[in-house]
Amino acid sequence: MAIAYLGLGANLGDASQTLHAAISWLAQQTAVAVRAQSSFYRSAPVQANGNDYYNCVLAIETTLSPFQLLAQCAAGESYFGRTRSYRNAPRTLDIDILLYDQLSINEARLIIPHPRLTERAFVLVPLLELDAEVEIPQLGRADAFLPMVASQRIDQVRDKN
Ligand code: PH2
Ligand code: MG
Ligand code: MG
Repeated sequence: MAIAYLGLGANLGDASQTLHAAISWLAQQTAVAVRAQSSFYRSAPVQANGNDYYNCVLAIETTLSPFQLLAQCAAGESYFGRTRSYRNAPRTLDIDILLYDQLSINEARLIIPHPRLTERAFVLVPLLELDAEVEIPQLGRADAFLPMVASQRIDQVRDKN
């Protein structure tokens, strides 16, 4: 059993509703157990366009390998209507693997830890909400990177709506 952190994001359609539904969908997958869920956060698109994003982070336990988990995430994205037109296009659902135990993977299809994890407040802040002491392989404690994203405005959505 591995512990992984997933970053969820949406900025097309009813983004908040999609995040709720996606968490339920993930929880129903036999090889995935959702152990913790951060608040929802709303932020302007970073290096992207369209509506504001809703983001959250999940801690999961899974018996899937990293590549199996990647396939499961892609299946979830498709289930919620994700289409791929151009890089960082508005999307109904994005599910990224942020961390998988303390594993480092550097392959064309999958890079873990997520390469932009430390640069983005919409990932770092909800991740630290779940585990304030979380460590990133090779990089050390995640909270050390908070000052670097302090200028990125994100709003915690109090009631997860
Ligand atoms: N995802 C991106 C690009 N930009 N900006 C915000 N605020 N939230 C996201 O989830 C996001 C983004 C590519 O995956
Ligand atoms: Mg993605
Ligand atoms: Mg992404």
